[in-house]
Amino acid sequence: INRELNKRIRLDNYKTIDDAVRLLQTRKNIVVITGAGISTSLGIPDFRSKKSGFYTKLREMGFEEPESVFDLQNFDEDPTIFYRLAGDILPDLNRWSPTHQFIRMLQDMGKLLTCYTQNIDNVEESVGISKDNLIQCHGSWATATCRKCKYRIPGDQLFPHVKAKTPAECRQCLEEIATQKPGMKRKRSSNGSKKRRGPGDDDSDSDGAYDIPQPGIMKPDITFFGEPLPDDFFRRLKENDRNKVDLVIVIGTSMKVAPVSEIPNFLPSDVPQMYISLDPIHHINFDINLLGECDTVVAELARRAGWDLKHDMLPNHL
Ligand code: CNA
Repeated sequence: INRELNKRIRLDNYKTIDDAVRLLQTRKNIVVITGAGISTSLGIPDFRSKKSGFYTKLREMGFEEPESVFDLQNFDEDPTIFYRLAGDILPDLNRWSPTHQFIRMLQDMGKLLTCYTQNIDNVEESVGISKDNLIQCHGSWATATCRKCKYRIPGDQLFPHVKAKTPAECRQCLEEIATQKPGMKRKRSSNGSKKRRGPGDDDSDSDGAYDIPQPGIMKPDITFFGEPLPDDFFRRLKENDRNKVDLVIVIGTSMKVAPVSEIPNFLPSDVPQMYISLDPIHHINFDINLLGECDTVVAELARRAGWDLKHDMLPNHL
């Protein structure tokens, strides 16, 4: 993606909410880009909202760089930090917001080309967005993998450990260790404390002494800083969506994290783009900005379009 192309020229034909409604009614290949804001009404905090965001809480707890909690190297050095804090962003399975319902509605109408979600809560699966229409750009809690042996388990098996704030050790590593011969020597670091082993460490000391082997730690398959995005992200964007897209809707994201933040500029400049979020952003030019609670905005768009968006969190009059 070309990082130089950081501002697209706005299209003059589209400005108002009724223009947005007309676009929704007429376009057939819609790319939806979502972020944490579409799940805040479910009680999952976003990262960067000033009052309620997870990063504000982390700063109050003394983390000067809240991103460090999601840094792969830090996780390998001390996974307790992540496990102590991640309970706040655990998804509640089987619930979704009116905005998720709206995206599902686009899919049911055959209008959803791709939903690129940065969310890790996997709510898209609960609401029924098909895997064919979904790119989970930053992975999700749906599965978890051992950092040492790559053994994979369903992500919800981690939830009790996250709630208990204790790192989950890998079952497969533990079983393997249980079958190994006893009598191995414990390795100590220079200050005498027991050293936590990193992924890929082998178990022998330079002097040939052996450590008690340690199990790997399970990490949810969410993309940490320092990890690559899934291959299908780039493939889908370049080989499919770029040629087909006729409308872009960006919902509930501050668009601060690359490369997702670069998608709008990568798509053809004659394709209209709209932004639905609580806070305005200034580093990307959208044709239409609809600022407010996204559940309310999409409900109003649906009402004006004559679509029946039903959800128990929506007031009856909408
Ligand atoms: P962000 O940077 O925290 O931005 C969220 C945006 O949503 C902000 O601009 C808010 O103004 C806006 N917003 C919040 N609530 C609402 C609402 N009710 N209606 C409309 N807009 C709202 O989060 P991004 O998603 O932009 O950043 C990407 C990160 C966040 C990804 O790596 C995610 O993994 C990560 N994240 C995901 C979740 C989740 O899966 N639910 C939760 C927290 C963080």
